[in-house]
Formats: sequence, structure tokens, C-alpha cells
Amino acid sequence: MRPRSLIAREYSPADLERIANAFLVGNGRVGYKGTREEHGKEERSVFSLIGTYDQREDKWREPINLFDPLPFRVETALGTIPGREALHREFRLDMRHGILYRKDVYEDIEVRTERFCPYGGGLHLLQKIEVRARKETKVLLSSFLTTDIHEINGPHFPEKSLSFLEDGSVLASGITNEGRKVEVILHEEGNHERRPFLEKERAGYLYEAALRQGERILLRKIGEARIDGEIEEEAPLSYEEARRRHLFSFERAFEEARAILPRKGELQKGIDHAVYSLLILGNHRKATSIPARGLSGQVYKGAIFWDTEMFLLPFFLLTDQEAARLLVQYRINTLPGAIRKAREFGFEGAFYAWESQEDGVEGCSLYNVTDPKTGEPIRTYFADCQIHISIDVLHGLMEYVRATGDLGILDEGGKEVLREVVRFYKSRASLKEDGLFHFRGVIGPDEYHELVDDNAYTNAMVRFEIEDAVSYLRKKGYGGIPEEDLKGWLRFARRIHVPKPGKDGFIEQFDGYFALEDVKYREFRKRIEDPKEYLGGKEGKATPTRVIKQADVVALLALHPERYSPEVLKRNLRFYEPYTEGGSSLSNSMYGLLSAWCGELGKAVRYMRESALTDIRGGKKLFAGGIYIGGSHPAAMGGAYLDLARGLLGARIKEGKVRFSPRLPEGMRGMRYRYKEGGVPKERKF
Ligand code: IFM
Repeated sequence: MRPRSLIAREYSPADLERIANAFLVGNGRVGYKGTREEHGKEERSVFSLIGTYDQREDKWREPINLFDPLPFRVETALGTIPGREALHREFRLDMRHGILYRKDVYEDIEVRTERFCPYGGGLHLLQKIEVRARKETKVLLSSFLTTDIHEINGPHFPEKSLSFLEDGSVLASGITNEGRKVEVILHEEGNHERRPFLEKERAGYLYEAALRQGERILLRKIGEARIDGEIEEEAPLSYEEARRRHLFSFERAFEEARAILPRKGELQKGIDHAVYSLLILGNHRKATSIPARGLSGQVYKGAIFWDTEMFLLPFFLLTDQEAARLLVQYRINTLPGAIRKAREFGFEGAFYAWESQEDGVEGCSLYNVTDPKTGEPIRTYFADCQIHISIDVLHGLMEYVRATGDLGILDEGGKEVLREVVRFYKSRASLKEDGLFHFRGVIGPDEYHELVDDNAYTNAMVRFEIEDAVSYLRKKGYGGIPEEDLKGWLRFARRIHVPKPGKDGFIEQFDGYFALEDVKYREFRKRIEDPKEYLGGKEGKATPTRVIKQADVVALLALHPERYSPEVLKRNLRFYEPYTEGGSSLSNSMYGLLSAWCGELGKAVRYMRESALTDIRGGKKLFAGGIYIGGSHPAAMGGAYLDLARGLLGARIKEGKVRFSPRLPEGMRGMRYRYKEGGVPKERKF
């Protein structure tokens, strides 16, 4: 069964955000949001790049957006695009081939475009434009490269210029505030005479033609970016050849990572979209990892969060271990940054950045949200206290090692990550009178409750992950870390206080959580006056209550079900559900995973579906306090995949071998699941 394309026929302003995110194209290095070519910075059109950041004065440091090579304008006697009403319009994302098509029909002309970023390729964005006459008409088409781009905390290019190269290509060049040289070169080929034009912020070509019915102007454009003059990969010489290769390789990657359900429908569409969205984030070129908002721009400062290890890595481990290795490599490369951060906060070892940029620079501000009413910054403690990030990094590294058996990565910097992470927690822990180590003043995954003591997720993850790592390394006879050290790690881990289930089976999210006001989210939400209101932190309305932002205890149980009895898993799932806002797109999938462990399969499928359809449906929060947080949701895509592969199929990868222990609901029986084992594509029918 072929995947259905994703189609949008309307493009109303209210739907813009949704379509822009759901219809993204990309290749793990660069991407372009699903906006129309005549959109610009007002609509947050973005040609995005992963991994090159810049800071303007004292504003937030964020990734740069690239100069935009896609825009065009079309004029005929009947009007101008933008500005004309189409008789019919369609945006079609061919998820199987990783290409976005647009078709607009007007009375006198039909405009078609396509765009893609070559799969596995470098910093390239390709576009074809076709303007076909439906009746005899004169057409003036201008196609250009613009330096007038959307930026959240810019401008990032105090210096920028446009010019033409000898071969007729257009060059946009800029120097960032941090002194990086950024260039975008637009190579364009058309089937008509053209005249160059150069204005303040745009340069390109005008094509003027008197077309008879059926005749067309056809342009093929290749946009190429270079950072500091580096050619990451030569731009393709031929559009059609690059297109052919892209279609072939994307289709192969997509087909080899698909799950084909017995029935078409919303769930299949969601799973296909999740697989598509993850594929456009994988890269085989640079260890840049995957920002929380993927390729959709500068939100969250283009930073890498725990999202990568906990939600995205499982997909790559099952479908593309080369890309998975680069994600882990990123954390190895950024270890010096984590060591620096620990020192700055007065600790030892490696305290990974909560919002990690290149070199492990902490992108998270101490005032990370603002009050939407007053615009005043609100002190948040994500950077200083969300300490679970380091253990999540360790978890990711060990998951990779256990899945691939690639102990070599430990000798390439991995063992230093393990050692420094353990050292960090030792220095961060406080020894109490009970003789146990406690973590005080932290933030768990539920970010609404800050500076809490003994967050169950944090404490238990530190203990369990260290224990599991030591046990695996011993079993494998890995000699890179002396036995004495491993013993010391274990001694420490075993003395960490892990909040236990009470008589009723409930695990307290942190010390004092049960004493908070017992109001369920359904009731609580009536107290919200402004949808942009920040509910957490010192003044937040959720703070004195049990209302939580996202899965916290539930995340712990979903990740370590083997440590708890089935009864405890069930009781906590039921207990925490009504208090959970689900404000973070990371939440649903953890509830889905735990539901699967509890055998509540209908519920597991519902959560998985919600997660998978996050970007297709849109409607997620656009603001945290006064800060814009829109964009795509890679972790929701990865989380949906996790629910499917691990939760419902029970997929476990051990040293390259994948084993399944399926618990599929009736309606999903007969599904065909595709994955890779030791790099070899496989299919299993369940
Ligand atoms: O990592 C998440 C966090 O858990 C909740 N806020 C958004 C972050 C990025 O997705």
C-alpha cells in the first residue's frame, strides 16, 4: 500500500503555522518550511540550517536562517501573485519521495512548483517553477534570492550584499555578528530570455513572455549554501539528475522504515508522517544532532534537548544506525562544553547544556520565558536545575552501544562521557542523615514545578542507568574502564534515594507533591485567563497544584517498566493522567508507551495517534509566556514511533539483532513492520 500524500487545499492565515510545519522539506542539514514562495518573513518562511549559531548583542543566541532562494512573483493582465485569488490551489507533500508540490490554478495561468533538499546531501535546496498559460497571455515572472529574511533574535547579518557571479548565478553573502561568513548561491536555468535585476534586498531574473495556450515558462533552481567558504558537498550540476537520485534514495529510505497497517486511515497517515518527518532530520554528514524544533527554524534557539536521546534515537537505531552514531557523537564532541558548564555551576564532571548548541554551549537563558502581559522576563531554572539531562545523555549513549554492540565508540570518547556524567551526579548529590544520596533543588521533566527535592524521574534514572551501564560493561568484558571505577559507580548508584511506591502504589513525583492542591487538569484549565500565560515557575497557577506539564513519573515507568510491578505501572498511569496538561508534545508518547506496558492497548494506540498527528493537526501551544514556541515537533514524531516499535511490537535491539514481543490490538494485526538489522532491511508481519 502506497502512502497517501499529505494535501492542503486551503491556505488561510489561521492554518499557516500548521501547514508550514507539516509540509516541511529537509535533509538533516538544511530545510524549508511549508510556506508558499510568495510568503516572506511575516509568515516566518524559513530556509533553515542546523548547527551554525549567532548572537546579536545581548539577545538570545540562535541558529542563523539562510538567505532565501525560493521566492517569485508572477504578473499577468489579470493580476499579480501574491495578491490574486486562485480558482483552485493545492499543496501536496509526497512523503514517500520527500518532495513538496504546489499547484495554483488561475483563470489565465496555472502555477506549479516543486521543492526538495537532496536526501543525504549537503546544504542544497532545489526548486522547479512552471507557469503555464491556460489561455493566451503575457506573463512577467520574477524569481529571486532575498536577504530580507525572518529572524527571531536577529538581525544576524549586520553586513550583507547581493551580486551576480560570472556564470550568471546570484550570490547573497553576509557576515554574522560572530564573524561567520554565510553565502547562498542561486543557480537558475530557464527556458526563456531573462533580464537580471538587483534591488536592495533581492536579486534575480525577470522572464517576460507572451504565451499561447499550453505554453509555459519553466525554471529550475538550485540553491546552495556555504558557511565560511566550506563546500560541504558540491552543488548538483543537473537539476533533473539530482531530482532522480533524490526520489530514488528517499523512496528507498522511506519504504525501508515504514510500518504498514492493515487499514488505511488517520493512524497510517500519522505514522507515515512521523517516519517522513524523522527521515528529513537524519543526516550522515555532520554530528550536529537534531534541534527540538527540527528544521522549522529558530525556536528554542535551535538547541538540542533530551528529546534527541529519549524520543528520537530509537527511530534511528531501528532504521539508520549511521545517523544514530552521529547523534551520539554530538554528545561526545560537546563533552568539553558540559564540563565547562558543571564548573560554572560549581560542580564536577559533565553537566550537559539543557539547550545545547554547537560545542555544547548552553543556549538556555536563566530567564527563559516572559510574562505575556507585562513582557517582564521570568526567572526559570531549566539551565541550572534540569539536571536529568546528563543521565539522559548517558542513557542515549548506552542505548546506542547496547543496540549496536559498538564498544568502539567508548574508546572514541564515550567512556569519558560515562565517567564525567557519573562524576557530575556524585558532586551534585547531597548525603542526608538516612545515609542516602538525594538530589535537591531540581526540575524534573514536568517543568512547572521548579526547585523540587528528590524528583522520582531524576533520582531513579541516575540510579538505574548507572546500574544498567555497569552491568552491561561487565558482561561485555569491556576493559576501557577499570573495575575499581565501576565498583565506585555502583556504590554511588545504590545509595541514591529512589522514591518508592506508597501503600497505594503511587510514586510521589517529588518530595511534597502529594500535599499540593488536588485539582485535576480538566477543572484547573478554567483558571487560565490568557492562553499565553505561563503556568509554571514561582508565580504560575500550576505551581501550587498537582497539575503537571508532561509525563514525569510516567516517563520513568515507561522507560524502566522492568523495575516495577505491573500493578504499580497501572496505578501510576491512572493516577497521573488526570493531572497532566500535555502542554509539551513529548507527553503523549510516554503515556502511550506506559499504556502499552500496562496492556491498555486501546489507550496506547490513542496516545500514539495523538503524538503522530501532532504536526498534521497543528493547534499546539504557540507561546510559553510571551515567547514564541511554534514550529514542528520531532520528539512527538519520534515518540509515536517509539510507541509503535517498542510499546506495541516490543522491539528490542541487542547488538544488532532485533527481537520482538508484540502486544498488538486486534485492529492492528496483520501490520507489516520494516526496520534494519545490521544495516540489512527487514520486514516482519505481525
Ligand atoms: O525538552 C522539551 C521539554 O521537556 C519541554 N519543553 C520543550 C522542550 C523541547 O522540546
